[in-house]
Amino acid sequence: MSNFNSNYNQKKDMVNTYLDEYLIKKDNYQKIIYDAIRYSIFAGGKRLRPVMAMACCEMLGGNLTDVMPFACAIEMIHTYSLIHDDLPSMDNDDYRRGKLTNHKVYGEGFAILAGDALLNKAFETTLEQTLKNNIDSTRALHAMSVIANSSGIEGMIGGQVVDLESENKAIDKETLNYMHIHKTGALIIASLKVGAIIAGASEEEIKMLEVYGYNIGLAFQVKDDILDVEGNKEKLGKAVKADAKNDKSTFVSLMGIEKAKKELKRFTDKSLKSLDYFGDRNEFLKQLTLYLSEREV
Ligand code: GRG
Repeated sequence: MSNFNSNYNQKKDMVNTYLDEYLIKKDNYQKIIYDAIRYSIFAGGKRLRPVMAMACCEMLGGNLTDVMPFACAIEMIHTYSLIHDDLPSMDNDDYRRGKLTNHKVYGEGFAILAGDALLNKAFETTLEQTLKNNIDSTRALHAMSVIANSSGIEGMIGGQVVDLESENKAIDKETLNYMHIHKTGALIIASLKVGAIIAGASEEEIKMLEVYGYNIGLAFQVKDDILDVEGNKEKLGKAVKADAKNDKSTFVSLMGIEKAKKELKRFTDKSLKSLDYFGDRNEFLKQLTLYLSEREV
């Protein structure tokens, strides 16, 4: 296994261990909701966002254990967004992370509550762990504020609003970019920033990570659109050609597959270039950038 793969897998294992601790089941009236949130959280997933937060924290000299509540909070919010996105009133999908979607197993009502519960748990976890572990409170508040904003109306939810409004109609490139920078990019940028904030990074370092995040967020989405057309259903663990079925505008529908591939390379190159600022500390993020452009999952 390459150094990069084993480093990534170590981080991923650490995320799973902490998520297991933060989302511990209680044997009370709430059993079904604990089961529902744990079902989707542990259904799989690359853990990309928490791994990014950990990598930035490490790169900038921070303490990994301090960043874990924030990294896991972002994964909780990401998973809530997937549960809600799969609902019949949104994308109406049956499979996610290789398993039946949450509402297919627990019903729509509990799937809505499971998403809501994960969003709440994200902030319960960051608050509780900051108090319990004496994490620097200014840094913690800053990180929580970034997480709240990036998942809110001017962030991820804002992207989903434009997505819903754009169904069954042609949209231009500017609207498509807006949608993805918010729906997909905001949480990715937040992951990078949160890692840096907890490490006590300078404003300039955080700014440079924002530039990287903007480009890697768009590269990630272009790749997602390409995989929806060319990907393998079994490997992806979800339906393919779902964008066309839902009559969604994507980078591929707007510019064709060949141009979309060029666009992926352009955003990947820009991401790599922005990492030069961090000198030889950037190795993991550079490898991650290349992995994301080549991924099949
Ligand atoms: C806020 C109601 C509400 C909905 C949220 C952001 C969003 C709307 C839904 C997310 C669904 C989606 C397909 C977003 C695009 C980003 C994306 C490609 C998500 C998949 O992320 P991966 O590939 O998934 O990191 P894993 O399973 O690996 O974690």
